Amino acid sequence: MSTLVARTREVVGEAYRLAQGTRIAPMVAALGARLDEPLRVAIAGRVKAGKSTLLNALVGQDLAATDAEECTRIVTWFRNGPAYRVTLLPTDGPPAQLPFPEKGSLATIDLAGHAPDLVSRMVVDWPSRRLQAMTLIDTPGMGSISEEVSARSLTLLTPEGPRGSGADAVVYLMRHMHTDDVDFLEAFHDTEGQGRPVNTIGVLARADEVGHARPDALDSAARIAARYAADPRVHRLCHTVVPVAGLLAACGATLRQAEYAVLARLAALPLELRDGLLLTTDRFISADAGGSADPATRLALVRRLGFFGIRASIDLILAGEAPDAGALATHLQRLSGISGLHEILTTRFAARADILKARTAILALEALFAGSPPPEDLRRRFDALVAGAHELTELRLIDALREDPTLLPADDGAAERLLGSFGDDPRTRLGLDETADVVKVRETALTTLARWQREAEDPLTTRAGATAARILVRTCEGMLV
Ligand SMILES: Nc1nc2c(ncn2[C@@H]2O[C@H](COP(=O)(O)OP(=O)(O)OP(=O)(O)O)[C@@H](O)[C@H]2O)c(=O)[nH]1
Ligand SMILES: [Mg+2]
Repeated sequence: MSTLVARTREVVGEAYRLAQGTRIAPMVAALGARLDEPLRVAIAGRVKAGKSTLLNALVGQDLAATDAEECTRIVTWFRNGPAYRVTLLPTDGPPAQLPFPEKGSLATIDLAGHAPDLVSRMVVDWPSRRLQAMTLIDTPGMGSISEEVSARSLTLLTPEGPRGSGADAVVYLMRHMHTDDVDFLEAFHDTEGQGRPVNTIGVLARADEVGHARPDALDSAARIAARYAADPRVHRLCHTVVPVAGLLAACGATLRQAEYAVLARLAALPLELRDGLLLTTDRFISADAGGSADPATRLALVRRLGFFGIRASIDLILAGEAPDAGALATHLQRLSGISGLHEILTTRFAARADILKARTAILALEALFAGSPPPEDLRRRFDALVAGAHELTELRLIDALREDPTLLPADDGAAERLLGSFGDDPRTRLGLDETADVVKVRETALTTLARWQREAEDPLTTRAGATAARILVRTCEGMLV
């Protein structure tokens, strides 16, 4: 356990003792409990951005309801648990256990008379290795459904959200051509009086649909994602945007033998018939398929795989690269880009879980005591905790650099890397290859240290710049120790 978490736990414990008998006591207790739980990662974005599909792809199970009306309006937590269980927390009244839906998919859940708008959240316990490192939170789409639902998503995305129910980190889904994604990013960036989530990864979602699902769709998506990441408005909030076709990944994780058999029959059709089918989605569903699959089956396949996925699967089968369902599933996963997202989630979120959780707890504690200042003694301990934690100083500097890219004028992104934004280990921080030996690491840490030391002492450096440079020097010193 990191010492930061231990120190944070002590301060939260002290706050709890002082809050005894007051209205905020249960909330402080919840903050303490949170430090022992997995990191909370919210999946956010506009309506129909593909959030629930991506969540299923990440877990490798069809859990979250996609396209369903009711459930998509409820904030739903998916967490690792010893038993299968669904708990509904109404905005008013005690929690209710719901019967576990068939095969675990919430698409078929019965809300037992609860109106979605009066549900604060739903919690799904599901024993899963994938959920051990992080609890995933599916959020209703922002925009269009209703102000109320949007607002619920928005508050969840800030760490000190109501009653400490906020997320520690966010995966934000954007779609190509939806310029207002940037407005949303700015909206939750600017939410007055609320901390903002520095820990955001951008996803260019539904990447297979880019450029009319042509065979090079995912390459185009990668270029667009890079362009998004470079947009200063996106960059303020998330440094990285990765293209992912959630549908391909979700289908790859759950592909059934019967589905593979249909694809194989379609691949085996005479060339003319097959090419005629694969022109457009409409033709695929309604044109003559030589008895290989009826229109309803084809429609179901489009829903599962998308048009790009069907074309790609048939090409793979024809090329002999997908002789069975297992091989095709592997190819679909690879094509989807999901492994890139998994890796980023691991290095940026899971590896820094303790720091991110401590940050959430501290922000939430600050917010809780905002109304009535805490006793002097607690305030002092709290301030000492915040000031003494270099990890938190680093997070704040990442924030400041995003806010004001001119803070360190000579910086070319190396500062944020050094602060651990791309991963916590020294090699990543120093921009070195993972094979670099200890001597190289030490050497680079020393030159980096010298660089920021010069910057800190340069009379032309602004005062804020010098403070930032000194933080970077400390980071280097920490590594050298
Ligand atoms: N082609 C393609 N379609 C996708 C992808 N991801 C989702 N979809 C489709 O987009 C529609 C919406 O997907 P959802 O996962 O329900 O999107 P959501 O963001 O959760 O939607 P709301 O919760 O209603 O805001 C569904 O029809 C999905 O099948 C993808 O990667 N590729
Ligand atoms: Mg959804």
